[in-house]
Order: sequence, then structure tokens, then C-alpha cells
Amino acid sequence: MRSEDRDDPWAVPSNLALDNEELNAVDNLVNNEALGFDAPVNILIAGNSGDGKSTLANAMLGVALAQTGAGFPVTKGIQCYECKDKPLTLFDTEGFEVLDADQTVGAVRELIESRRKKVDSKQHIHIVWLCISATSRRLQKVHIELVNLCAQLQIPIIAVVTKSYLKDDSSEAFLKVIANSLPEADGIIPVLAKEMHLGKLRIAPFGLVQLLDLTLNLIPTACQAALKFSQVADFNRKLEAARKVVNVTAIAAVGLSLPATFIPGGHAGLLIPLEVKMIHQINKALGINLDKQKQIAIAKGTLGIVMATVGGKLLFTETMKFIPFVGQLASVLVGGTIAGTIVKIFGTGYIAAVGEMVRTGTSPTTGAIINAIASALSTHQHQVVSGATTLMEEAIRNNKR
Ligand SMILES: Nc1nc2c(ncn2[C@@H]2O[C@H](COP(=O)(O)OP(=O)(O)O)[C@@H](O)[C@H]2O)c(=O)[nH]1
Ligand SMILES: [Mg+2]
Repeated sequence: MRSEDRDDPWAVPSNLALDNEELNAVDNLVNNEALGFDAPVNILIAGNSGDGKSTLANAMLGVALAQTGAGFPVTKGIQCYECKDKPLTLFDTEGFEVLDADQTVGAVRELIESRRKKVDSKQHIHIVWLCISATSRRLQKVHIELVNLCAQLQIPIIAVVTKSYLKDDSSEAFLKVIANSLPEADGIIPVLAKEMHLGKLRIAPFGLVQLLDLTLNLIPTACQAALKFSQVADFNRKLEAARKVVNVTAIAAVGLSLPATFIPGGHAGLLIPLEVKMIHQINKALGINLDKQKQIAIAKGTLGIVMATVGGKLLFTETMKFIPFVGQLASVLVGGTIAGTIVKIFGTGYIAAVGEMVRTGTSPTTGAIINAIASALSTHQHQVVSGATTLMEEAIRNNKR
């Protein structure tokens, strides 16, 4: 270990470091990742400039709209932002006052319809968040027309009443006006996306989780995982996305052609690339930044612990005991199923370990993660083994069909 590494809690122990060739192999793997999502999610954020669109995008999706300047105009008045490391595309109207109401509504119609013509539903606009500032106290013709347009085109639209930090009579009255004027909206949600300072008074953000939940209810099922993954407002939803990554990876491992005699101790090394990829995606789902060396160190460093804790003999014999028709399994599937089980155990332990660190706001370090996985595995041994058994039974059922 180099001396400057000694104080670095993120340093990789030298016995777990990779050479360049190994790093390149992992590089290719991680760059060519298929995120495992059925479909990305495409959101249009509409509203006047200054009404809080960028602030909402930032607080909900962790995307800096204005600052990046990465957007490109798709239709006059609408900017498109393709997020590099999220299954998310955002569209941002430039502000209604730039164009007149007819032009704005026309631009949105053009965008929705042109996207809808594409056979691939991954290109469609899935939902519109219409931002209306609570402080503006004015509902415009363009707001009403946009809601009507979406109703006509059957695109869900939520009126997001931004900057809702006042709870006085006139705010309540404005909400009523919105409700009465936009009966076709799929929801009206007051939101304060970012903490508001009023002199010494601090008003905490609220409404984002409600907006997220309603959005999840309104978009196609195939896009829900992409939104859970991309959003940064609700940690529990991120955990759901991370668990989905584990399930997808475990199923991928079941499909690997591994020797029938797959022995957890002997062949588990074959799973390291898959596990590194899984760690990478879980980290993305949970918003953790760990470089590749550290992800690999964790996969390598914990493999033995996984095997020692619940892998090896215990897992194999205990699990097989409960499955009467295991003899009928194709031999390849036996190997794959055990591999999938190991991946599942590892991923579950990893989420338990880093999830707790992220929740409490500590930076996960390599050593701490490895320790936490070990303790998560021993504490939850029973659940882990029974979860793994379910996976195996499922694989066997699928195979019998
Ligand atoms: N404190 C606080 N400020 C907000 C909020 N939403 C918008 N703002 C402020 O309102 C101004 C305009 O917001 P912005 O997101 O840039 O609006 P956009 O033009 O629609 O993208 C900025 O100064 C924001 O900081 C919020 O939820 N809380
Ligand atoms: Mg903006």
C-alpha cells in the first residue's frame, strides 16, 4: 500500500487490486451494460420560466438542467436532455411566455405525436409535469390548453404547484382555482422542491414523494423501474430499484452455462465479472460513487465470505433437500441455478450493507462494505437462504414448463 493511500478510507487493499488487463475486461463489461430495465422513462416538464422546472428536475431526478447546457432543441421551444447514466430522457419547455399559447401547445403536440409515431414505445413521452408557481397566483390559458391536449392524446399530466411554501387562505384559494379549471389533470400536487428560507424561517421541502408515487401509478409498468432508479427523492424507492438489479442479475446468472458440478468454492470466481457489474448498477441505483477498482475489490473480497457464511455446503445441501424433483433438472441448469443463488445472496448482502450507510449519510468504504456484508449475511442467514431457495424453485418451475 502506498503511503498516501494509508489515510484514504477508500483505498483498495493491494491484494485485491487488479492489473490493467483485468481492469480493461471489466471496463468493457461495465460500459456495455444493459441496465436490465424494460424501458427508459421519458418526462416532459412544462411551465413558465422561473416557475421551478429546473429546481424540480434537480430535486426529483438529480439532473441539473440549466447548468449542463447539454440539452438540444427537438422542436421549437422544447429542449431535450438525454441522461448519460440514467434510463431517463427529460424534455423542458423554454417557458410559455417565449412563445404564445398556441405555439407552445402546438410544440408540445408536435413532440408527443412525433414520438408516438415511433413504433418503439421506449421513445414515447410517458408523462407531463406541468409546473405552475404557487406564488404567481395566475393560471393561464396555456395551462388549460396543455391539460386538454394531454387528455385528448391520452398522456398523463400532473399539475405540480411549485414553490408551495405558503399555507394561507389565498394559496388555498389558488389550489381550488386550479382544481376547478383543470378537471382533466391526473392530479394536482403542491410541492416545495427545495428548502425555502424566509428570513430566519426555514421551510422543509415536501410533496416530492407524493409526486413520485402518483407518477409511478400513471406511467406504463415497463417504465416504473427506470423512474425508481433515476429519481433521488425517495430512498425506499431506490432500494426497490437496487433489488430489481439483483433479481435481473441473478436470473442472468441462472442462464449462464456453468458446469453441472458447479461448486460454490471452486467456480465462484466465474461470477466476479457479473457481480462487479451488479455492484456498479446497484451503486448507480443508490447514488453511490465507487470507482471500478473498489467495486472489484468488494466483489473479490466478499466472495469468500458469501461462500463461508451461507454458500458452500450449507446452501447446497439445505436447498437441495427441499426440492424433490432436483434430479430432473438439466445438469446445466443446476450449475446456473446455484450461480444465480450466489449472486442473489451477494446482492442482497451488498444492498443491506451499503443501503444502511447511504441512509445514515456515511461514505461507504471498501473495508466497511466488506465487513457490513459479512454481518448482514450472518444476521439474515435464514432469510437469505430461504430467498435463494425460492429462486431455485422458480428456476426449476420455469424449466418444467
Ligand atoms: N427555495 C426554493 N426555491 C425555488 C423552488 N423552486 C424554484 N425556486 C427558485 O425559483 C427560481 C426559478 O427556478 P427554476 O427552477 O430555475 O425555474 P425554471 O426557469 O422553470 O427552470 C430559482 O431561483 C429557484 O431557486 C423551491 O422549491 N424552493
Ligand atoms: Mg430552467
